[in-house]
Amino acid sequence: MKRFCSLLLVFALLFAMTGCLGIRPTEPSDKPYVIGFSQVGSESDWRVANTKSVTAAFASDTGYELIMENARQEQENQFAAVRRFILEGVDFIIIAPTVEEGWDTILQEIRDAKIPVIIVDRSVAVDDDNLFLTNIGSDFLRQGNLAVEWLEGEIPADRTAKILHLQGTIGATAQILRTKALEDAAAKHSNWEITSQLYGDFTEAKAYEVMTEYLKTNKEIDVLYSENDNMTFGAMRALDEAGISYGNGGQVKIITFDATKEALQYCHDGKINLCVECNPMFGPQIKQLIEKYRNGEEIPKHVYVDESAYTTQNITQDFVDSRAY
Ligand code: GYE
Repeated sequence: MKRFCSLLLVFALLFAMTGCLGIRPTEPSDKPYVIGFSQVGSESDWRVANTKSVTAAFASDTGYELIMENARQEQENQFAAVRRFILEGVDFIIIAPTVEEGWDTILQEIRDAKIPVIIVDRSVAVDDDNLFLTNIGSDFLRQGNLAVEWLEGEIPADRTAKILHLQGTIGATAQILRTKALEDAAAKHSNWEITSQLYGDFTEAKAYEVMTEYLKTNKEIDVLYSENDNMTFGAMRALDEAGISYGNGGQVKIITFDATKEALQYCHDGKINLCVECNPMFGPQIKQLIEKYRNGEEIPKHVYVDESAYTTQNITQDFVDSRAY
């Protein structure tokens, strides 16, 4: 009885306190719309900017709660994150897939749980496109073709060009399509020779390591086609150490993808010849798409972000300074 009385007292006190503080039990409509976001990792400056853009888009709106999980570039980690989101009963799921293959089962699990899902940045290769609402990101083949077209203007038809190719995560859309553009062009130009394809996994450290090893025995490189900026930075360090010049007037012409502020600065300074833009700042567009979905509006199956390419000749310092990523 004594215990019961003290419990009653505690409840009465709590009731009085919350009343004083004006705390009311949350009504269903006050609950934020919960989004689970499985991000690839933090392998590059591009990725860090993309994470910031997505989190910032929702952070400023109290109607949303974003739970982000970093997969550290492992698809298995993404599966585990998605299953946690399902268990937690999130309202919406965003997936930035590491690689294209292997998504059918998990997307089916999401569908069975009746949770809408969108794919961002890279794509998924699934039999049934209805397994996701939409895919927003870059046109990676167009990016590769921009690079190839520029290179066509740089290499005289009567000269052989030795092209060293640094590849990103194998099986990722950004790798598949940037590689396809180069391989298709090399097949068309008999004077283009892809001397080697090195695996850099989109990271600076890995690229530095494989380039350093490669340069011990091979120094004949006319072009470096590097599938992202961070691998380019690692490669530049390895080239410096091997005493090989690059950029405007140097031995190696450098093509890089992403066009982050750091790469644009190198381009402006003549160290990188071509920066192909890959825009990571589409967080607000993702939010818009989700809002359209929630309003019952029709949304396109694929949304491409705006992108361009920059050379030492067409870039200004003001442009570099204004770069947001
Ligand atoms: O180019 C690279 C990142 O998928 C567009 O992944 C993305 C690529 C980007 O690691 O820097």
